[in-house]
Amino acid sequence: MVVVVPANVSVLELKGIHLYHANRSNCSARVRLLLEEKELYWTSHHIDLGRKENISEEYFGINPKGVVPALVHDGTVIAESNDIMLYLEKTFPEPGFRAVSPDLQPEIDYWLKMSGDLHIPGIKTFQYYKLNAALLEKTDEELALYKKLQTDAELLTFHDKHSEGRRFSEAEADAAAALLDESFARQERAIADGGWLVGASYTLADISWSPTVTTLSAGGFDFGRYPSIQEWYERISRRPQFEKAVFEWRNRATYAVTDPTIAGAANTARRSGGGTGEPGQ
Ligand SMILES: N[C@@H](CCC(=O)N[C@@H](CS)C(=O)NCC(=O)O)C(=O)O
Repeated sequence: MVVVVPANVSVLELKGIHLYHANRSNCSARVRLLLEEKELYWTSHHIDLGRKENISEEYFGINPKGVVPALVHDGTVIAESNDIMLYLEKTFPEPGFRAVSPDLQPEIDYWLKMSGDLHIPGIKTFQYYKLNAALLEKTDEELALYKKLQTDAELLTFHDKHSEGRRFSEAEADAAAALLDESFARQERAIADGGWLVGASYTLADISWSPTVTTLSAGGFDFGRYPSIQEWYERISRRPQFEKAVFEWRNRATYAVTDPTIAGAANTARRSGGGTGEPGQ
């Protein structure tokens, strides 16, 4: 579990549940969905990726990789969306979304790990090729600040591929889609067997993967080959909790907030006028 010792000490004072998240980020959406399913009260700190609000010393002081989401609960900071889900499940066990039988828990762990492992090579690469690279292009100033703040080699390499005029290639996007297809073919079989990814109940595995289907569909990923996934997704996306956690946030137009925990000069200037609601992975 990634428990962060935050350089931005202002978050140590926060009481209750605070989520740093972005409207169209699937990693953020899975955490919002779990919060809604558990009916937990939480405070939103929206980070507009289109406006590069994540590229600031204040935000890297909360999540050292500069990505969303990050959860702060009574001053404890947790990064990594699947770790956040496990933390919430442990801390607020009712209603529970673990496997009904403990024998099935390793399968849930497998699907959570897969959604993490496939994020950069699969989901993020596919989405940047399809949608995000142009929308999330960094100015020279933002790129310089990003390189100064980012210490994670995988993210530096990833972002270098769509900087300074460079873009992901079609071959890279095809390789990303092939990786995703391998996983979706396995998901298709699992869902066809029991109606859910693991066993016969709605679990953290379904909560983790369903917002990814929303994101990839927006990028044009072809789910036509996966009828069980389509039926499963229809079922989950009709839940009021999904509407609130995923669709309402995706469709929101502005996020004009003043957030003292990331209120650097650059952020404050950018934030006046509200957010852009751009896609971001
Ligand atoms: N493994 C991380 C991935 C987080 C991640 O990459 N989040 C995306 C949004 S889905 C982000 O913040 N992108 C901005 C960036 O890469 O600078 C998690 O699951 O929390």
